[in-house]
Amino acid sequence: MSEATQELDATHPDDEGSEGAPPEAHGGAHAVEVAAAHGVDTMFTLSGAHVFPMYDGAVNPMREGTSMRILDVRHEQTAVFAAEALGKLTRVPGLAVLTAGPGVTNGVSAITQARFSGSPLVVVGGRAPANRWGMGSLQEFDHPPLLAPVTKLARTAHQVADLPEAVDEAFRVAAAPHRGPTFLDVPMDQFFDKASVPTPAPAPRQRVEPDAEALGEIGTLLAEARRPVLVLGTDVWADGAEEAALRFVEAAGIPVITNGMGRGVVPGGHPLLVTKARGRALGTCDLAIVVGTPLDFRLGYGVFGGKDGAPTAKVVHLADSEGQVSGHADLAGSAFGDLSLVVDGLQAALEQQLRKPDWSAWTDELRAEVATAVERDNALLTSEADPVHPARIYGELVPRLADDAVVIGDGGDFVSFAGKYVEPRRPGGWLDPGPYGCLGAGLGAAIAARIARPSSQVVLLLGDGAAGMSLMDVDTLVRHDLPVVMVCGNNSAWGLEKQPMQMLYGYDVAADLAPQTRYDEVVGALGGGGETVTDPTRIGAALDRAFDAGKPYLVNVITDVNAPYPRNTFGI
Ligand SMILES: Cc1ncc(C[n+]2csc(CCOP(=O)(O)OP(=O)(O)O)c2C)c(N)n1
Ligand SMILES: [Mg+2]
Repeated sequence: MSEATQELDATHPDDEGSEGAPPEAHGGAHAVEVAAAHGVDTMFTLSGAHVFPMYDGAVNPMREGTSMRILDVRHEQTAVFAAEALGKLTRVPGLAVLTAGPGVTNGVSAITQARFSGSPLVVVGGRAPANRWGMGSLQEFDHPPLLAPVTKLARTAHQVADLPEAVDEAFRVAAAPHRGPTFLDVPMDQFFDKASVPTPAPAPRQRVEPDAEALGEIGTLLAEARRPVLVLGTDVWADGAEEAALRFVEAAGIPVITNGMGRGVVPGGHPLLVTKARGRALGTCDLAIVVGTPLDFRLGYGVFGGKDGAPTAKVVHLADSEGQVSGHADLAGSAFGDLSLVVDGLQAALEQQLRKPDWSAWTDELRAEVATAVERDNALLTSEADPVHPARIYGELVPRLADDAVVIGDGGDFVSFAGKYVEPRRPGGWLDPGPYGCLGAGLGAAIAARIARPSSQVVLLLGDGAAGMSLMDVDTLVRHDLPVVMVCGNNSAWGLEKQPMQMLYGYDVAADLAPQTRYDEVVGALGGGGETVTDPTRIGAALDRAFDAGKPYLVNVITDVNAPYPRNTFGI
């Protein structure tokens, strides 16, 4: 028997039954085994000796036939953005493995984004060896104090024997509402060392019951409302409440606005989806019930009503956990807990009301506004303008999207247009950077989407500025055979910054990029394909070629820098 086979046999869990001893393995094998027990099948990484045991644990797992996929990228931010996106799409925490020091610090923005978006994510970092700590070994840096403010948990597993429990804790904490990133680093000497420790069995999911009395009071507020609106956000999807939410919407007949990963919970085209009448809905409602998203700048900090002489609206906040309930908004009601139970509970509370509300005049008013918006949008979606108006790209793209498409936004104005024109028909098919708004997430998210949804269209919308932050990871798409359609809205500028600076100062600096850069040729040089389009009538055919390409393909559309997204808030 070869040494390697002996090793494998010695660590097979079957031994546990016969010998009664837990399996012996090095730290990496233990960590991979625990991650696999939590449903992880892919680790995202960029090589570094400090984390080699994780790779060996993936290649030579403790149990035969459980090897983990290693998806190696070109920048650690992409590894973490990919793990974050996989966590968002699959609702199982994603796993990124970063080498000590610069590997970890390169991942910090993406970890922070996961914190802001409530994305389940586990980051395992290498760490300089404990037996040389303080002596100045390569990349010696104490990561947890740096990571603590942007994670739910940041700790060091000081001994190899601690690893299974520490990795299990990292996954449990990341996956528990309100979800978010956790970080664990492992001293190199301990990572390579062996221990005989059991693999903890993942604990079953705990569902927090909401307060029935609070929901009863909210049911009364809702029954009394004449112009209510429901807002569904990311946590509705993250908490698995999308079916309960749609059931409630249809039973109650309440108009809905969606944001983040709440998009698609009420499918595009649904008569109660009034996102296109957002201004009127949020500005003239008398009750706003916000579920699964913070009352932040995206929702006017939780102040609704007050438009066109309407009084200020009452606000109800429903969250997945106590800490997520707004502390700054003036709330007429709130509740927290498992969001399916929350929404089902609210439906039951409404059904118990004696007064059966009739909101048909209100929903008709909003539906008419939606119809007007659709008509107004059509002019831009079919624009023949030269240079191309960015909206025309969506006029061509949207009809080509299948119901199960995954659409990813990474950019400024170009992605804001997407938010306006792309209304997903299913939940879990829309990825944007969330309230942290970090450019550069795109390639990582595209890698994750291709893995999570192998047979769906994956479309990455890139501003030309954003493209520069992650385009080298097209190399990763090519090496791992992950075809993705990329569409670059190339206005040769940091458009979302250029226009506000013009508005504030009457001039702009640091906002222009090189004109008409051939990002398609960059993709071609890396082994993908692409083309540049300047004529609006040629966009559609270029998109068809991209969908048929069977390899990463970038359609580089030269757009009008003087067609900014019409926004009335800058998020500040
Ligand atoms: C990492 C990071 N750096 C800077 C910003 C500030 N920022 C927000 S949007 C934007 C412009 C994006 O330009 P581009 O991707 O070309 O999209 P456009 O607005 O031109 O459509 C910038 C620089 C940010 N959000 N994230
Ligand atoms: Mg741009």
